[in-house]
Amino acid sequence: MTNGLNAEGQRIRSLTTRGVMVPLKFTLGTSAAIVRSVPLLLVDLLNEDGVTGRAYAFCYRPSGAVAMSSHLFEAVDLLKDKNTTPLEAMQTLSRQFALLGVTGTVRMALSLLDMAMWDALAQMQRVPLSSLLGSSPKSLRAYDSRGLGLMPPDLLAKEATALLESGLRAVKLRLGYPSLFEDLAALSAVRRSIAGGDVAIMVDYNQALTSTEAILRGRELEKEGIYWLEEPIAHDDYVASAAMARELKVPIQIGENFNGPEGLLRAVNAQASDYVMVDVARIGGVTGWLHAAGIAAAHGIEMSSHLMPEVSTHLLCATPTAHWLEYVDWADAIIEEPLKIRDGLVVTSERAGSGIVWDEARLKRLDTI
Ligand code: SMN
Ligand code: MG
Repeated sequence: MTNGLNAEGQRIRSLTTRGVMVPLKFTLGTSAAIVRSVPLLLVDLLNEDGVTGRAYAFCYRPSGAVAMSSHLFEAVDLLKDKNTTPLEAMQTLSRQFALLGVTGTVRMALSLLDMAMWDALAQMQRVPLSSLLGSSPKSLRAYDSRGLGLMPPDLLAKEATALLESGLRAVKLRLGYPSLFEDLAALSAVRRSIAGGDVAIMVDYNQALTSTEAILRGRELEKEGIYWLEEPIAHDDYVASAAMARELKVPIQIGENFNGPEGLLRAVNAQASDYVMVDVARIGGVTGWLHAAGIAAAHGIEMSSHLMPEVSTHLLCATPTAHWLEYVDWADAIIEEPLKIRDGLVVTSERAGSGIVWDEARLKRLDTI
């Protein structure tokens, strides 16, 4: 089948992976680590129709890229010569990797493969990915997540002003200083520097607190009118998270660590948070995202994205309870057409596929993993 309308799926011919370190314009000090450059793994998946599906993922650590690449080559070998759809591939590979554990870098590798397969499918249909998913490319509300890491209040104030030049009307502040006093000082520095505008401030603790401390700090922070309180405690302690969500008025946000749609379902069943935010590379790619979006919609829970905004824009377009896009510009250094911001909204690409095409000249200048 070579006419671009292959109803049976696709046969994978070859895989190329590249790990690169992309320097950040804004250093990101979270309560967990200081991030100055980000390890990204780039995937090119060529199929028998001659179409290359592309995807990338943030790997957290350089060794994440190495591990994911290794899983990916094995996964593609397992699929070789089979005509397969993303759903079939995910089901087959989940069985093959079950005993190793479909979590962490394995889950991320399978998610990347799925994203690349969907990108190829949309290119073959000559439509944007969001259109293939039953929606269309839209402009989305988004918050700027590029900076506002842990740093002195005067620097935070300067950075908040610089971020607003992008035109977005919301920012995310990282907290988790040794004391509540310092957390409040950081928040008020950001608040002062953006005074006058109706700018939402999301707050992210990256799991820094115990549940007692989270309730103590949450009670003070909610008086300051923050938009959401993200991952204040260990990401998978859904019982404690549910107690906190009941105790605090401010909406609790979790989800970047959900391991597949099952992880989201467990959190939703435990009423662990008010909102969910899904990482396409941990939830199971496009396929896993669609399942997660169905669960969130059935429960009427607002769903946001985590990083990788290029593909997440398309997915939010097809999410019934779509909430906020997390905007970062990390991939601007490696793709031909970076996401655009227009009238305070992020514009979903109208190119066929997810819109990711590598800028080979700029890629060559980056450090490799
Ligand atoms: C985050 C996680 C990992 C790296 C950078 C930022 C953060 C987020 O939790 O939500 O953006
Ligand atoms: Mg977070």
